[in-house]
Amino acid sequence: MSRRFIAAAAQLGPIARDEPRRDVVARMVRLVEEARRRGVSWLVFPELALTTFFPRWFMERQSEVDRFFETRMPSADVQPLFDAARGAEIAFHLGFAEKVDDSGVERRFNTAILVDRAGRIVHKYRKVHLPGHRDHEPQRPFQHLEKRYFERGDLGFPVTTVEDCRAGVLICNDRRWPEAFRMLGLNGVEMVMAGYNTPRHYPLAPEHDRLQDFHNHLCLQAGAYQNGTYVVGAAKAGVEEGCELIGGSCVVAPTGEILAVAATLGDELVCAAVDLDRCAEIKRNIFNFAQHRQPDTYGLLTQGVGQL
Ligand code: CDV
Repeated sequence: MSRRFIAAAAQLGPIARDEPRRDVVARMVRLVEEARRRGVSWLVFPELALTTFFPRWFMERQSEVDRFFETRMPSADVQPLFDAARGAEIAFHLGFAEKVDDSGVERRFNTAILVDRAGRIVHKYRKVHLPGHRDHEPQRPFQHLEKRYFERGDLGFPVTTVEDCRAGVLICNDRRWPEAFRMLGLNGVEMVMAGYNTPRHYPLAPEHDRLQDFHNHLCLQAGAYQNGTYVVGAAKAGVEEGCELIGGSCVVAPTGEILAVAATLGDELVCAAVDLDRCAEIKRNIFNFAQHRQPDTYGLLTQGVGQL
């Protein structure tokens, strides 16, 4: 793959609570087929792309929660996605709930992987910034129990050379944190993939509901510009089990400009031409780290969480 190619967000519309994996995967395969027709080389599916956004429900029984987790990747249900992408020579990003057995201890993460055009898993990231709460809060119209169902990611913020691209991943809430973007930027990232499930309604500050689309693009565009990287943001969108999720999937250039944006809240491919050499326009100029960063003055960044 050259450094010029077409990248796309593969936005997904709502997924029902009882929608079988194989039906979701069939929808994803249709997007892969469309991507092939449109000459796409990189495809980015959303956070927790294989199921409904299950942290919106409080579930007492772990067995009920575990139905939404993958213990093997690819599983038999997901294999058709790997096969379709390999057949189309498309590399892809996939978010899913990951359950692992760590020397007899069960661990659960909100995870995303990159799969290269040969169908190999070449990169894994586990979400660091888990939003929401741990306990049932029945006064909310819906729960956000990521802190209950997942543990914090333990892989840092890796950047991997995939094909000819320095690639990195952030997952949903991570994209709002400049430190997370910067960790990738410091590792020379050229394309950041960020899947998300963002409810329009934020129960703690409902006055911000009208700003959800703006804040999404604000973070993706700032992260791109300040680190001289392309960003592909991929939403799970639309009204899912009564909860409205924003769309706005997009491809952002290293200048911070949005190159393409979703027009719907359903399954949709959002494609844009990428030229990775354009990252240097920013990395060699306004954000030339070697010339202009002053890390010895940034100590506070790693000394605790900061003041309210
Ligand atoms: N899935 C997420 O991480 N959602 C958060 C919401 C809860 C604020 C987000 O940052 O979009």
